[in-house]
Amino acid sequence: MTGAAPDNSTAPLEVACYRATPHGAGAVAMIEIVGDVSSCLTALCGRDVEVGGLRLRKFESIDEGLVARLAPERAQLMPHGGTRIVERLAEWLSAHGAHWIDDPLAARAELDPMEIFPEAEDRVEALALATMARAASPLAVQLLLAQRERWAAHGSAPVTADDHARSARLMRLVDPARVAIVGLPNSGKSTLSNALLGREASIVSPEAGTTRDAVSARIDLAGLVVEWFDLPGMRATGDEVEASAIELARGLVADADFVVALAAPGIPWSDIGRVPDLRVLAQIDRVPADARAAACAGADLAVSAVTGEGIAELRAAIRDRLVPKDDRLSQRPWIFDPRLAPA
Ligand SMILES: Nc1nc2c(ncn2[C@@H]2O[C@H](COP(=O)(O)OP(=O)(O)O)[C@@H](O)[C@H]2O)c(=O)[nH]1
Ligand SMILES: [Mg+2]
Repeated sequence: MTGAAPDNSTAPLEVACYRATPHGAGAVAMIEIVGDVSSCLTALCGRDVEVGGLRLRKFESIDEGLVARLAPERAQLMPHGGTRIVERLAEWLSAHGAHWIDDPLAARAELDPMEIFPEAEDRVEALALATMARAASPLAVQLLLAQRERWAAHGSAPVTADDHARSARLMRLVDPARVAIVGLPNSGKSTLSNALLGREASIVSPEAGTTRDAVSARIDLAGLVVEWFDLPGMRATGDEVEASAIELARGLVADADFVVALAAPGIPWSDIGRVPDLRVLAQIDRVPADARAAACAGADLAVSAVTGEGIAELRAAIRDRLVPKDDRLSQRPWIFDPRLAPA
């Protein structure tokens, strides 16, 4: 940019922006701006930042922070993360004509990934970095990093129906699968969910009907992160709130990618309206050694949330059923973005 700074009292900025960090206080916040970034930076900071540059700048009289100029039409403003500072910066942008993007994820998805990740060596790597930014599972990272080489080795060879099927399963490393745990009241669903999660997210009580709403949390199953639903026990009930929760639970079971059925000593398998993917006998610590074989009949696995027995095996079993090891170890390229190979 040359010449005088634009007079912003008469010329609104031609930029769109969105908050790239969550609302609420943090050490540093980030607002991404797209469009006529040069004019915006000149008005806000007194001068522009060169493309590729990372500079410390004053944001008017509001704050001082970093500006990362990712591309001619794209920059990130990184003020301190105090809520009032971010609000004032947002107010300044609005007052100068900036337009706020409603759905930044959708807006970002439409961008050329090479523009978002100028450091990427090629398009596959840029797409991999974009996918990594939203991938839920630690296991996704190594696999995504390997894709540039895989696709390079693959060249222009055709992708097969098998590649598409395997790729779809591998997408569970990016978008968490929905896993529901179902069983009669007191089979131990909430206690087991808490043990897997490692903190108290559900209410555990010997009083049946304590878990009235479906409680969901992201749980790491040995590298695979899933959306885990602890559902209320399916039983006939006169309680209206509990009845509607059970109705909701039936819907979640029908939609789930994976269903774990739970039974416990003295608490049989329940009718869940579909064939479960895994049958688990809980509370195995309550079964004397000589009665175990009989107690475990019909179960794929036995666990105890109290002693921890079988918990690691349970994590691995669900992980390997959702994203089989053969898929993870395959040397074929992974279609982790539809732009790599249209279906
Ligand atoms: N001994 C033992 N008790 C358990 C175990 N898991 C759950 N319980 C107990 O069984 C009762 C019901 O557990 P809860 O998780 O609320 O069952 P839910 O109704 O299926 O969610 C509680 O008193 C728990 O403390 C376990 O692995 N071992
Ligand atoms: Mg419960």
